[in-house]
Amino acid sequence: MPRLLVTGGCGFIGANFVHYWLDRHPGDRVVVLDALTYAGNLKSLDAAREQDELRFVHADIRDQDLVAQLLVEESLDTVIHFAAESHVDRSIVRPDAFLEVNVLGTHSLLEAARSAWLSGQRQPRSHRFHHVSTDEVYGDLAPDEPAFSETAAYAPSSPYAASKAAADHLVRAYTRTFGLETSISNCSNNYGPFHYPEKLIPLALVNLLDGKQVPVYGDGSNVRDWLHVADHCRGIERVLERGPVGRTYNLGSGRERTNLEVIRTLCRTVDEAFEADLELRTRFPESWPSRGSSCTEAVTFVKDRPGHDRRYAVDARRAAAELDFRPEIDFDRGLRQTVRWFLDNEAWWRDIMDGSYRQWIESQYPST
Ligand code: NAD
Ligand code: TDX
Repeated sequence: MPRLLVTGGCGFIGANFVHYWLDRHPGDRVVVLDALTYAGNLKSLDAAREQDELRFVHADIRDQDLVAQLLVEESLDTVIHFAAESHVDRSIVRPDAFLEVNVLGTHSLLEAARSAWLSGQRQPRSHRFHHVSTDEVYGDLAPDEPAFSETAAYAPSSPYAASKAAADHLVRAYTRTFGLETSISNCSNNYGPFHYPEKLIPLALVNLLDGKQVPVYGDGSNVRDWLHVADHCRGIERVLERGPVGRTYNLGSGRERTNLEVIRTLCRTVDEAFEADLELRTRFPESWPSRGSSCTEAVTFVKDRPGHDRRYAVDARRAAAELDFRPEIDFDRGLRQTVRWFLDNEAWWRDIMDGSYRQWIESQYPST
């Protein structure tokens, strides 16, 4: 049975992965290491925190000695590395943190794994360092260009994408040079539960519920490939179980949508939820449907993101052929489920938006 270190397990995808793994692999040891930055939310793990298999460690991935010690003391043989600064807009305003965490942090983690697994007294029989990366490392595509395969040249556009590209290179270098057993997945845009309300879908959703405008950058024609986070978690599980050392896999839905299409589908989904459940009008009196408007009226075009990638599309045939991985959740269903989750878990996002989560976490883990 693998013993896992999940970095960034309090973030959006990491938390979904922890729930996914504990559900499907009862008895496996899962240690979550997270620095609880603005994007980390301990409450996202609430449903699992009572389980003996789960341990939470409040720490920074750059604390190399602590990580190396943790790997040895817990006999961990698998790292799934989610921890990162992940928001493109923030990387444009302040790139430094992206280099510090995504590049130097990943390097520090690789060094910790190398010292624990390749030169320590208690080396595991086999090990795996899996880096959770992004399709943004490939840059963007013109409308008629074929989707990116795993052999496409790296051409990142934003400081975020460049920092993830650098981390991918370091991971590969550690396999080639030191024999560290690594793998990488480059995934497209995720959506689903526990998504921090600064990214397009959750931001638009909470704005609709609060009767605010939904900002669409430029003319809304930029194209993304959206994968439900549960499919992403299953894809990573497949890489761990079936992917050979040193292999990279693209993960994506294979279905492209403009941002405007995404927002229109979201608006329709929210309108339908309010039609089906009249109590929502009482719970969200400021929402667009409660005030007699269609959610599409909330769409407002704003200044474009600098360097905004026009189109992402990933060719995920390698994952299909070698891992038998295919996404199972189509976008309309996944979006309905996501809207339902946000409606049913208002406290989770409301506490983030009004600052009370930050106050609570500060009382639990005071910053120095
Ligand atoms: P997120 O921003 O929601 O979560 C990041 C987590 O990492 C947070 O819990 C945060 O506290 C933690 N963290 C940040 N710096 C840390 C540090 N120095 N030490 C320890 N923990 C730290 O991110 P996400 O959207 O869940 O993305 C997870 C990973 O998946 C990232 O590596 C991202 O690049 C990648 N990815 C994301 C998407 C997407 O659509 N969100 C798509 C493809 C790949
Ligand atoms: O308010 C907005 N309005 C808008 O039009 C926001 C926040 C975004 N956008 C646009 C920009 C993008 O074209 O929507 C698209 C999606 O934006 P984000 O949700 O910020 O995601 P993106 O920039 O595509 O990056 C995401 O997917 C790849 C994740 O944040 C990354 O971590 C992941 O690697």
